[in-house]
Amino acid sequence: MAGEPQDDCLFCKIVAKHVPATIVRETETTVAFRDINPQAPTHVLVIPKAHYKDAATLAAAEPALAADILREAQTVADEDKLESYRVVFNTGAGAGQTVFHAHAHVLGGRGLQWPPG
Ligand code: DGP
Repeated sequence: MAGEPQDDCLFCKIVAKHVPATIVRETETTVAFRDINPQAPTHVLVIPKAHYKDAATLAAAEPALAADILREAQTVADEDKLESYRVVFNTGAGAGQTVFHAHAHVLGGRGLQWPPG
């Protein structure tokens, strides 16, 4: 069923606390934790507790939950005192998505170039 936890999903295991992570925030619907391979001084992943394979699928199925992710991204940035930051949703393997559970990368704490690589 849409949104149900998947046994083979790493981020579902982090939500269930079966895999450890440095969790910085948790709400009824979301978890935010530090990326294991940080690309900036702040590199936090904000994920829905419900399983959707990517951000587009999440937004189509549960727009309010997609909005929760964006609000949490702002709160993470506020808590890390970031004046500017970038939110990235890699969508599809060709764009660098490696974990197929929707997640926002929140990156900040250094100058960020545009266009990204
Ligand atoms: P993406 O490439 O957009 O699918 O991002 C997946 C991110 O997940 C990547 O930046 C590394 C991070 N990641 C992978 N495995 C783990 C893990 O076990 N723990 C944590 N905290 N992050 C992970």
